Amino acid sequence: MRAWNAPGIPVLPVTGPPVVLHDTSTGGKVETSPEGPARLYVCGITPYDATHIGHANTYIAFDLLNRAWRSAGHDVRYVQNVTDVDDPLLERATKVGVDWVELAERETELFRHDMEALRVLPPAEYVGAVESIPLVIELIQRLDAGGSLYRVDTDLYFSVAADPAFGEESRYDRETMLRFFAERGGDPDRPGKKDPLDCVVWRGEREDEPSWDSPFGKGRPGWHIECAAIALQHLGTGFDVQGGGSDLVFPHHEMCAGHVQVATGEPFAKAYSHAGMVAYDGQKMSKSLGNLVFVSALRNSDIDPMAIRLALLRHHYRTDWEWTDDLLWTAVDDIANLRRALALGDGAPAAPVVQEVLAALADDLDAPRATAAIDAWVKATLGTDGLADNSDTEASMTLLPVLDAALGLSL
Ligand code: 5CA
Ligand code: ZN
Repeated sequence: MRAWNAPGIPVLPVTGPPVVLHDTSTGGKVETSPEGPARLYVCGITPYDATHIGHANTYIAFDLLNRAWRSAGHDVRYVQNVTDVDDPLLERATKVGVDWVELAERETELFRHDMEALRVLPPAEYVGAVESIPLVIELIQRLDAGGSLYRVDTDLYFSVAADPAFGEESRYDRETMLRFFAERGGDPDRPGKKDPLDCVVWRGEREDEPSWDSPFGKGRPGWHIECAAIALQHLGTGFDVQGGGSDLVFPHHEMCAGHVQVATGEPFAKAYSHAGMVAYDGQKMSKSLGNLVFVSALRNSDIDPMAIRLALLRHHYRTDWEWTDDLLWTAVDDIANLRRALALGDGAPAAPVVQEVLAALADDLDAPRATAAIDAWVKATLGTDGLADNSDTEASMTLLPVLDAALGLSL
């Protein structure tokens, strides 16, 4: 599948520090030490509705990781999927009377435009579930050969008991796993399952649902096997970071890790990174609840995408927080002040700000700390007239590239 157009990234004259990241599976910070290109897989959208601020927040979080690695001198191999066949997409298509393929294409195209406007670096491989069905079938065959699958009617299930490391990604107790499994697409109560947590890898053909031929009968892929197969194909095992929003900690990332661990005998990823959930009107922003602020709607009302990006960067990626209009208006003002300060050319000393921005981002993507350093520079620059002795005559020239390369703010 085609990704979106890449924004330019200025080359920085300085190198950032090694990147440290919070890892869900250990519960602590780990130093990422990629050998060769850093390998990153981030779960993509299920394209049944437009990109909302919560999605944007998650993709900008991993964009900061991509940029922090690049600032530290690494090449990055970034892979993202599109869940272009799954229950919520098919249900929405039926409900609104649109062909599911058309709906997926339309919303994926809108997502591309939103990501481009927000200056999110595109993945090297942008991969749809439908185009990956041969990969999914191959991975299911490997699991089947190892005896970790069983049938319930025409559906094939993965037995979580086959994975000795099951539970090590999320570290949830069983009660929590059961709750999230039921809430997030699982079917704990289905009769015939060996363990309520076992998940579908191949869903046998249903009337009015698309299906594909396979050695296990006509059907379509389960959700988790899709990301497992795509990541395995394009990144191999033991890649550096598997990322997504925190609602994917369980079951999605646990099951992906389980599928690959059992099929290959190797760990799926070295670290698992999760962005917090953005709420609106008191609840998690979600397509199913309908409490959404769409990136495209803001863009259509002439909001500068850089102000949207700055409003998101004001929150640490791991926190849960609530979107408000005020946050956006503050960011609009802040961008205007930043532009004003940069337009002066000279300003308060900029070299320490560059160091602080790079250090903050390398320390678990601390964008609020990075933007605070920039605020202090803007205040010092706009608040001084003539800038007397410690004026930096090249302040703008020094800051503009780091704002762009490290934070994705092109001003
Ligand atoms: N297609 C699957 C992943 S394979 C999926 O979860 N799609 S999604 O469209 O529902 O979500 C896309 C990404 O946005 C996921 O990483 C999800 O965790 C994240 N996300 C969804 N809602 C929010 C929210 N309110 N705040 C922050 N991130 C969110
Ligand atoms: Zn995924």
